[in-house]
Amino acid sequence: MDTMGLQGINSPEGGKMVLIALGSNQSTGVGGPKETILKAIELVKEKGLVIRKLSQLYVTPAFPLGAGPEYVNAALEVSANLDPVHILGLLHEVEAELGRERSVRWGARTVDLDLLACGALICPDPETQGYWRMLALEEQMKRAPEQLILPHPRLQDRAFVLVPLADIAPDWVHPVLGASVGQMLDALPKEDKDSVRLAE
Ligand code: A4P
Ligand code: MG
Repeated sequence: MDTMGLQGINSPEGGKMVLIALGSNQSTGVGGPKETILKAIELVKEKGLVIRKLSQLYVTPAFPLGAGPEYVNAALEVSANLDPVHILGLLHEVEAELGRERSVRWGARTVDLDLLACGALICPDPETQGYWRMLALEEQMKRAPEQLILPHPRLQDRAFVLVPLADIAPDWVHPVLGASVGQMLDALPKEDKDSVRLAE
């Protein structure tokens, strides 16, 4: 059932244009972080999400600095005729299948799949999205939203999200901030962008 007002988010190929971030900094049964990301992408496909674009894989220092081993990060564009809440549920299934246990917030994780955006959809409303987007860092580390927030409240702050996203969707415009991925990336400190490097 389509309950969230999904007008205007169809990708040119049909279905909904959905952007997803992937990150891993732990080994799993399938291998290290890189193999884990590749397996996660396979599982995403098995869930019936149609993969339109895949970024390159990047190695990035853990945020906050010193919070653990380096990550491998990537971004995906998929299309699906599903409610975003349902899509997030499928991403959580993939995390669970790769052995993720939600214990320490921002702690080491086998794999983290975040729903970055569904076209120009704002969930649940601009005020709530803004509340989570502007939450002080200290609070962000203690609290997570119980409802789906779109666009993902941290995407504009993070080189490890925006660099991969720029591979696949440089012209996607943040519906609240009015800035493209390229513009959000330009606004980040040079050292953040320079710390993101291509995986071997
Ligand atoms: N939730 C609400 N909206 C969304 C959304 N758009 N996408 C809810 C995903 N989840 C959303 O998420 C916490 C809660 O937010 C869930 O109940 C979900 O329904 P989570 O995935 O359980 O917890 P988390 O991953 O610890 O938190 P979150 O907010 O996803 O963490 P972040 O912000 O993704 O940070 N450093 C590097 N270099 N690379 C990384 O990938 N990732 C993190 C995780 C920290 N440091 C990193 C990286
Ligand atoms: Mg997450």
